[in-house]
Formats: sequence, C-alpha cells, structure tokens
Amino acid sequence: MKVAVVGATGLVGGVMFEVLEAHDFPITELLPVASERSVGKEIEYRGKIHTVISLQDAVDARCDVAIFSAGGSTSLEWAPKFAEVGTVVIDNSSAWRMDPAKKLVVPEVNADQLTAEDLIIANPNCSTIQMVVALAPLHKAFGIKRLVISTYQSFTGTGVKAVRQYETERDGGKSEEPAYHYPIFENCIPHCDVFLDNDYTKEEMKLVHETRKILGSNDIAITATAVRVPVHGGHSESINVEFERPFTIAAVRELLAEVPGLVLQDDPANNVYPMPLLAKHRDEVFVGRLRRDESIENGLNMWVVADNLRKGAATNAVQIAEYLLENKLIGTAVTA
Ligand code: A2P
Ligand code: 11C
Repeated sequence: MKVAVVGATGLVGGVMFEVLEAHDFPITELLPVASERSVGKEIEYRGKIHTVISLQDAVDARCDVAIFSAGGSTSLEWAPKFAEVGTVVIDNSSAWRMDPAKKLVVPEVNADQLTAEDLIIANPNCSTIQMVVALAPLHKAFGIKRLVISTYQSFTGTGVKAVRQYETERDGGKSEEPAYHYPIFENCIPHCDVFLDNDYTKEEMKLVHETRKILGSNDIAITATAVRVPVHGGHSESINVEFERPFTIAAVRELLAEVPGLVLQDDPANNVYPMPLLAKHRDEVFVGRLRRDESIENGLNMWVVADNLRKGAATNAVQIAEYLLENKLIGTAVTA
C-alpha cells in the first residue's frame, strides 16, 4: 500500500507511525504530510528517513490510503481532493462524522457497513470509540434506553500544545502558549472542546450524536459531562447504562469476554480495575467495575479506559485500513 499520513508531525501522527509499524501494515511507500511550515522536515519510519511533503504533492502521488489527523478544516478542504483521485481517506477529525453520506466506523462494531464506494471514512471521537466497543454487544442483547456518561480525559487529546502546557506547569513554569484557559497540572477542567449554545461542550455532544449513529439507534437517551484531567495515558469513563430489558452481570461479563480488542479487568477483591496508567501504549479497550445500579430496575455501572491516541485515534484508523485491505476494498486508486 502507498500510504499518506496527514498530520505526520502531530501527536496522533507520531502514534500513527508506531501503530503502522506494530501492526506490520504492508506499506510499499510512506508519505508523511503536514502543513507548509513542516515541508522538508524528516521523519524516521522503520529505520528509514522520509521527508514531509505538502498536501498537494500527496494528492498528486495518488496513494491507496491517506490517514488524516490534521484538524477539521484541513480535512474539510483536502479529503475530497484525495477522494477525487481515488485515494481512500480515513479521517480522524470531526469534519465528516455526522455527514449522513459518510460511514462512522469502529471496526469491532460496524466495519461491515464499508464498501468500495466509501472514499471518505470517518474515525469517531476518542471517547466515543472506547465506549461503543463495550456498549455495542450489550445494546444488541438488552437494548440501551439511556446512558449517563462522565469522562476523565487525558490532556494528550488536545495535541502537542497541551502536552507542553502540562510539562511546563509540572516543572514549575508558566506556559507561554497554553492550550487551556486554566492550569491543567493538579487540576480538573470540566471543559473539553468548545462550548455550544446548549451549554454542553462539543465533546459532550459528540458522545451523544456519534454513539447514536454508530449503534444505529436515534432514540437512545444520552447525557454526558466531559472533564480534562492531568493524566497522560488515556481517557477514562464512568458509564451508567439503563437497559430496556432485564440483564445479569454474569451475562454482561460473558458478552464482553467475546469482544475482540476488549480486556475485562474486573476483580475488585484483588484491586483489579482499568486505569490509564496501565492502558498507555495499548491498543485494547479496558472494562471493569461492573456492577448493578441499584437505584433503577435495569441499570448497570461500568468503567471504561483506553489510550486515546491508540484505540481512540491511530489504532482505530489503522484497523479500518486493515479491514479495507482484508476485504479488498482498497488498492484501486486511479493511476496517472
Ligand atoms: P504542522 O506540524 O506542520 O503544523 P497536533 O494536533 O498534535 O497539534 O498536530 C496537528 C497536525 O496537523 C500537525 O502535523 C500539523 O502540521 C498538521 N496540520 C495543522 N494544520 C495543517 C494544515 N493547514 N495543513 C496540513 N497539516 C496541518
Ligand atoms: C479530546 N476528543 O480528547 C478529543 C480529541 O473530535 O477528534 C480529538 C477531537 C476530535 O479532547
């Protein structure tokens, strides 16, 4: 595969290279792409130096696949240009997720929707991805009526600038160019992404809309509070689920044990539960603290953790590319 990584100099871009290598993705040619400021910079992949090129040069190269992690406006402008020459775009931004004509894909849940006609495929938001991996089989079995979600999100989700802010504050300094309005070191900020007219943040509403789209159920009631925390390794989520139908914890456990890429860490007597410290650099979604919500009839509480840069971004995108490849839905780019 001829592969372009757009946003190659960014935080997710860097992890993308790690995941492509770890998964041994079959790359014949790798094209790192970033903004004009970075053109000419060098990036090492598998011991070889690759030079960063511009978006236009990457379009002209007619790659088989381009994985974008360069923000929404870059995706909106450039993804169609790649698609036009037959390059399949897997896009990490929020630009195309809610477009009814685009698929929003978490491979464990709905990759079977993909066809060779899908030239722009949306990767969901990190906090949505890890949640639906755990919820999809439960929804199928017991029908989800309502979700109440509280997130504890790593500052790495905001990108390079936030990592610099955290490190500067941790070392006793004051960030010149902070990513957040308030210090993130020794703080929790109930503000991820921008505020919307309804006083929720965009991150909170992504959890509402993207989850409904991926699970294919517009009538699930969903409410969320998203909080930024001074944690490096991943996003954590407390998820309260109300089911339509009765369930047992044993059945939930059995269903989750079957999910590929999901690891159950649920043995409270031995202090076993998921934590971002353990999830860091891992591709899987970790689930624990399974217990009945005793305040309602069919309620479940769970705790879900994943490395937001891995399964929440790079890993999910690479898994989509792997699915396309395995199912011969890629590799048909128009050659000049
Ligand atoms: P650059 O380093 O040249 O600015 P992060 O989210 O970690 O800050 O990374 C964002 C990534 O998106 C970087 O690789 C950045 O490249 C890239 N990027 C930002 N704006 C553009 C743009 N207009 N065109 C191409 N790449 C962009
Ligand atoms: C966060 N969800 O941790 C973000 C990062 O919509 O893809 C990625 C933003 C997005 O804040």
